[in-house]
Amino acid sequence: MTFRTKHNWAALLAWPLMACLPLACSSSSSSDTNSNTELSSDQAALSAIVSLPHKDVCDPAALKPGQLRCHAKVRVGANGSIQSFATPSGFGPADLVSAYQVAAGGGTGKTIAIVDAMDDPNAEADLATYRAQYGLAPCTTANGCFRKVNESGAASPLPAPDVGWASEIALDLDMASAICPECKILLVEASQPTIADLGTAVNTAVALGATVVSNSYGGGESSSDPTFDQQYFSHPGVALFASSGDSGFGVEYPAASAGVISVGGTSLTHSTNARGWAESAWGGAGSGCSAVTAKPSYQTDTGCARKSIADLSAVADPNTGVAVYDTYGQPGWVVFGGTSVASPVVASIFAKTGNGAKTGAFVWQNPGDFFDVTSGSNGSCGSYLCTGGPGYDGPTGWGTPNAAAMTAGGPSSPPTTSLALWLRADVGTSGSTNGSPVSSWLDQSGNGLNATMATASRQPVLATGALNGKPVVRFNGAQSLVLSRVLSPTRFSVFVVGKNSMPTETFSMIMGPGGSSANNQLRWENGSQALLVGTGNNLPIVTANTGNTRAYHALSARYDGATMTVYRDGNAVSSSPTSFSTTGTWDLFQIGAWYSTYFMQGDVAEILFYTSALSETDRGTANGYLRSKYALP
Ligand SMILES: [Ca+2]
Repeated sequence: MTFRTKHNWAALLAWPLMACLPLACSSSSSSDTNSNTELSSDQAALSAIVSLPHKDVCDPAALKPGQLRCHAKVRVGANGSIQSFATPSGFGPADLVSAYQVAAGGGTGKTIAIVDAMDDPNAEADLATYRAQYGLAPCTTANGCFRKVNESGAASPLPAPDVGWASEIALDLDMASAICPECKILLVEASQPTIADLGTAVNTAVALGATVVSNSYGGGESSSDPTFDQQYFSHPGVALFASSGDSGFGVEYPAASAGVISVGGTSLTHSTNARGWAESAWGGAGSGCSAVTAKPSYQTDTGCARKSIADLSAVADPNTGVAVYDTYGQPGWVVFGGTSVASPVVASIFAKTGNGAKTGAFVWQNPGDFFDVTSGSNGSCGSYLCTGGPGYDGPTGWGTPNAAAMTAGGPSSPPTTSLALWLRADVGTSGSTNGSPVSSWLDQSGNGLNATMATASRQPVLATGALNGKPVVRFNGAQSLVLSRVLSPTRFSVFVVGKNSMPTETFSMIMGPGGSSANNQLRWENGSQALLVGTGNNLPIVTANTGNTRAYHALSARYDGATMTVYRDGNAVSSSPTSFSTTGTWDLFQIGAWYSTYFMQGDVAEILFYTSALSETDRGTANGYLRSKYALP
């Protein structure tokens, strides 16, 4: 075999070129207009949200020194009194599980703890009405699903009733029910709304077996917060959540606690995108840079030297509020907002998806598990700490839960928008037994972009059980499969699960343009690098060091029309800088050996090729799907 290295472009280009097949010379057009269309429809949907009157459930003017207040807001009528609805108004369970992609099941044996102050005498009765309204199984003291205790863990004596806190309790119980109807609910009522009592209630919730603890209240930061962290908010193995506040940009405690995942807020509305929903930062959500709490080691943002708030978010805008049933001093069906909605929603999703032992580090290290929120603001601080934008931002953190992506075991399928080619060795190969030749590999994307090879000597073979029990398509030299047409996207995201088997240096082709073009290959290089040649003819080669390519990995690349970034098992590994500048289309026509001399020796289990630069959320979902399916690092 003869191999050319990446340095031999002049020699390569001087070669007599293979006759150009008509199909190989034409480019099928492919567009990535979907994302732009979705963006504008999302913006239209979000701008159509109507502003409605609402008020604080726990009156901030009534607070005594040292007291914390609940983070709920309730819709009111024109006269300022709480608006009552004969039937539920606002989002119900079906809306919330749709918005956050929550699948049925998973919560059996899990306990969602709700920590609030004071007593709601109607808590269990109102909970029963809410669950009956939506067809959720009863959750009662009698059947062991519901338990209400004081901050010491005893069923009595309970704290004094309070209308405002009772509303907060009703909201929290309803949100836990909406997200995880099969979870148990533990309501721990603190004697007073002070950090000492509420913190004691947190400790009790954990002692009584909570899987997660939701805290929908807050107050100002103080120099004692690190002490409170140690006394009340340090429970390894039990995820604690705290709402970020309802007063816009600004930091509250315990959202600022080192021991909690802080939860900001969004406006949530239907949209015509694939998810069906759009979100923007809610103007009332708390956020910012703590004045007291040290920077957690996992927080990587650079505009705040101490802890940044929030970490995550969920719906909180009372204008896109949720239905709650509350009769203690209230009229029944009411509409609530506030980050008091978001905290129990997020906490319940963590419990239901098997992530009850996670900390903020999980959030910051798995942004693909969350729907990024990229618009809206809660103030005019002049930075990401109050402005929704791509990636991390203060009001919404890393975004809102994508429960499908968070589910232990990972997502069961990749994103499909702009998916142009999907080859998987476990479905669609012409042979199914070990060693059988693969003359055709059928595209699973629905686009019919099948890969075939009629010449027997150039057909790869199927190797069953090669990768953690899954099959691979094995190439061993001058073997390739040719696509039914050329893809020539101007932007793309590509994922390849496989490994290089070339015993010595040089490279092994994974995919390329076919025909005669000397451009845009994806190949394993030198045993330690994936090499992605620059788009367009004769551009400099761009490389990324991906570590040992002779072990199975999910290698992926994302190209947005200007820069290319390469990832291994979901993590960016492009050589410094972390992305490359390049231009042009990326022609894709063949899998495996290219032309008659650039060979392929290696295994491919799966290829996903998108004709768009995927969002971080979708990239994470695709990678999560592959990582889970093949038990990759
Ligand atoms: Ca964001």
